[in-house]
Amino acid sequence: MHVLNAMPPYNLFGLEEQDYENARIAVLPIPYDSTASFKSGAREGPHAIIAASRNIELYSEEFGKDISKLGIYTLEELAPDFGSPEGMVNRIEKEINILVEDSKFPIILGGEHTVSIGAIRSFSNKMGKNSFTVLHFDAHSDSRSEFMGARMCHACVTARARELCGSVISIGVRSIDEESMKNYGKDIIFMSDIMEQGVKKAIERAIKASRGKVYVSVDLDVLDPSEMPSTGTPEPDGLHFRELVEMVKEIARAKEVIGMDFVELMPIAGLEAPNYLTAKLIYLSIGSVFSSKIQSKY
Ligand SMILES: [Mn+2]
Repeated sequence: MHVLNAMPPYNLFGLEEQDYENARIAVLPIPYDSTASFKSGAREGPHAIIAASRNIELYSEEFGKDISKLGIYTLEELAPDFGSPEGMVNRIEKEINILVEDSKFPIILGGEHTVSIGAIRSFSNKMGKNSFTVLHFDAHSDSRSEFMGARMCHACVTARARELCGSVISIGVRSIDEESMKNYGKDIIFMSDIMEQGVKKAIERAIKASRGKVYVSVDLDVLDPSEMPSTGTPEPDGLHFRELVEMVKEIARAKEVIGMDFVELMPIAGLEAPNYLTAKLIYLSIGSVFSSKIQSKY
């Protein structure tokens, strides 16, 4: 029995129709934050994004259409593996393998940044490590080989990504250790570069440096804490919402995007705007990718 006047269903964007077979996009919520070093709470991210997203207007005046008509299917939340972060990454990889086999465009809702490694490894095994680039939006370079005894952790994401993918470009970084700077500084579009050159030039540089298709990973702390206070490690001097949207648009215009993740949202009780911002960012990112002529039909 259904009530006659129900609230939107509990899925990303509150869509009435959930049809996996015909959906182009599969959304995998991963409430996981076991390796958080400063503050935990990113496990609450997927729920906060979904809850806020149910209030979004599905028609986008920016794209002139209802983007949800592409078919967006929200999967159940992936249970955490408390055995080890390696176990969790393996678990995510297996799920993404299935989605890609089923010709779905995967979108991960994090959760801490470690979850990206599972998706990147899945694409690496399927496509080969030199056929795609990871474009990584983040305030932090996340390129330590090991952090607090762990190789699979949020501070090592780009280090692991570099092993799985020949090309990793980070964008919006404003926090980096000296060794990572020496080794990887050339693969980073720093926030200072963006402020100096402007958004358009900076993203052109990132696109030019990318090889093949692209996987886009967005750590929400790339945004300015004035707009995005809900992260475990907020760094001042970040991107504004509109700048990030424009960058994703440019990427989608120039490159075939194979998957995306949005990670590290750590909701603050009673503060809904950052959750809503994230939901809207995801909606506009989907719009950007699937309005592009480059997007292949799987
Ligand atoms: Mn970060």
